[in-house]
Amino acid sequence: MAYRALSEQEAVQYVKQLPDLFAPEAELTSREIGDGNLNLVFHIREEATGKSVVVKQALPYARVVGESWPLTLDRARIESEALRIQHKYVPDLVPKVYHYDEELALTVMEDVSDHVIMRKGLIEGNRYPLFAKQIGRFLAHTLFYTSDLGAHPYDKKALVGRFINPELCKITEDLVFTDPYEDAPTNNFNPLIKREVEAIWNNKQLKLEIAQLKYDFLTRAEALIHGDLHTGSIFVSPTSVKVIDPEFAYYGPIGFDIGAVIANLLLNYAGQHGLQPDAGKREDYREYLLATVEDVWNEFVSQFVQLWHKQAKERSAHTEGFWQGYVQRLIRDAAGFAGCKILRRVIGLAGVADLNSIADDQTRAEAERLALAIGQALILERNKVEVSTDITDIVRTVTAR
Ligand code: SR1
Ligand code: MG
Repeated sequence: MAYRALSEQEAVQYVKQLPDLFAPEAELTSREIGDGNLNLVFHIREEATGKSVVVKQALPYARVVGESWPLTLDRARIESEALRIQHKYVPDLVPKVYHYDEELALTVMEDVSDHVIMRKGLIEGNRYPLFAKQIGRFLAHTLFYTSDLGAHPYDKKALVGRFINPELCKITEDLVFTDPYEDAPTNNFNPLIKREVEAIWNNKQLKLEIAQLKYDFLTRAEALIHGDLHTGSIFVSPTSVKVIDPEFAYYGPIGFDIGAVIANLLLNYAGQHGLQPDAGKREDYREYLLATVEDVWNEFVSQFVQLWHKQAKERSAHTEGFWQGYVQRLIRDAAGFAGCKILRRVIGLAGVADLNSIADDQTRAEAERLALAIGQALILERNKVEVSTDITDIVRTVTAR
């Protein structure tokens, strides 16, 4: 079938003709529930049995902007292949792919909407005590097994080829590493923080550090990274985590995924200024977020190093002292990338509800200033970071200023 964007009813017809999902006579409801920046997402459910699936279809343009921003449909292939690979390593943490259609650029997958989007859960002030352990395992396993440490050299190079993702990488190159640091037309920030944003545009040391981080993003083909691991790409329940949306996947620096998780916890931390009016409860929730930042890194590193010792195929990886230096670089990369990802969400296109849902402009500006200060400090001080508490100490110091 030649490409066309499906309607809700066409999505029903489509899944009905697939084998092994629904009977031809099944009565199905269909709702388009996409609230992301790029795609159509249909939730299809059979009331009689409660069985449901999700159909995700790429549009030939970026939904957030419209048809004036054309975007490759190949991202649907990237996403479905990345989901399958991640599912192989952490089956409980990634939705199962039932079907991929290249022509229609769509993927039919397991419905995980019994979970909530983590960003929404955090905005509501909920806590997810098992999150750090599970996302730590997602990061450690998906990144280790696709890296030169855990993959056969031929397999790794073949994967690099399958995951050349130039158009989506270019979005990140522009929106995370370039536009927010100059007066670019894509920027979209609260006019009340113009002075702070201009100070960033004029900060030569900061821009040099960001140039170095961008160069790492451009060149360091370390592992198959998710590429957009913010809290809108993570579904949570009190006991379970599901990572979705890896359409930005490519071979890139491991610290970029870890930094994305940390950045989005800290964006919520900054947003608490307007989200939680009770000062006591705000401090308490912020402490929970900082403990989660520490736990995410600690879980990741303990599981990653364990895999390294037990499973690393690359013989040089077992050279004395090598893993310690590698891990030190990773936490510094993660801190730096987290900083860029915080700054882009405040200054650039595609902000986050943790800040944007603060109705009062003045209060939102105060939260945004805190986010900008945290982001800059993480970038500028990343080379002093050794352990996860160094990251949270930076956040505490900036908050106390
Ligand atoms: C035009 S796409 C804007 C943003 O949405 C995605 O989630 C990525 O973060 C991208 O940068
Ligand atoms: Mg997405």
